Amino acid sequence: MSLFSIKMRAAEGARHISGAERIASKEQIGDVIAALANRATHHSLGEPDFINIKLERIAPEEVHYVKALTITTRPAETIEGSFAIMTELLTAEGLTGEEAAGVVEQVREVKAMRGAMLYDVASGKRVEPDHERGIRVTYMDAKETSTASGKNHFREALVLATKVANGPGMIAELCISDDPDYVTGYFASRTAGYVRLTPLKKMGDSHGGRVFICDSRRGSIDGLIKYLEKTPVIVDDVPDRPL
Ligand code: WAQ
Ligand code: MG
Repeated sequence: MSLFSIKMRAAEGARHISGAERIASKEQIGDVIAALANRATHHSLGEPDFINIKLERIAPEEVHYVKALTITTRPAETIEGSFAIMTELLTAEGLTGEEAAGVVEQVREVKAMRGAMLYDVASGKRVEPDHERGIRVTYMDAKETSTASGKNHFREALVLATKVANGPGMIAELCISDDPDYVTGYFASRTAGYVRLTPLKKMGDSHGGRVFICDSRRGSIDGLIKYLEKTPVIVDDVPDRPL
């Protein structure tokens, strides 16, 4: 059965408005395109004057199938409390207290990026080729692709986090949404699963970002980046809501 990657990107001039991607069967293409076009034209950031919907056929034998990470939520009283949990989860993955505090500070201070920072614990440095753009993860979807036009933050984040966690040499991911109304973020790793952290910021704050933490002794950086950017991954058992 042929599968297609479908990517939507909408902008007004140079300003990014909306973006999303799906992996769909031939039969689903029409519904998915309609949903993505609808999403592009009904965004709170405004009406786009440019919408690009791109389709690419994917070779079925290249697709990796993985099960969604287990989901937990660890609410805290305060933002600082959430970051303390994030730091503790990083030390449980083997980072020193100082290293953990350092990467948490990076995700808290990052300026708007299209992609994620990639931090290598072996060198203690950021290793993405373009520090302004970061690494952009693409070619992924839930097994049951969505034809809903609204954005489901939780579902899309769980799919991305599951793909990322399964990367060669990956240790963990930290995420804060850049959506001003979305104060829940997460820590994710293969061992801890998808751990929702809330609140990570104040309502109305449009700061957000991601850091991927890897170990180049466990897998080459080039191989990891290629996997994140190019390997199609379909994630099974993705619920609509965190329960
Ligand atoms: N690849 C790499 N980095 C990305 C990607 C991508 N495909 N998409 C976004 N980013 C980076 C970019 O720097 C954004 O500014 C930042 O992550 C946040 O992206 O369970 O909505 O799409 O309820 O705003 C978490 C859901 C939602 C928590 C996260 O992120 C829950 C979210 P956003
Ligand atoms: Mg966003």
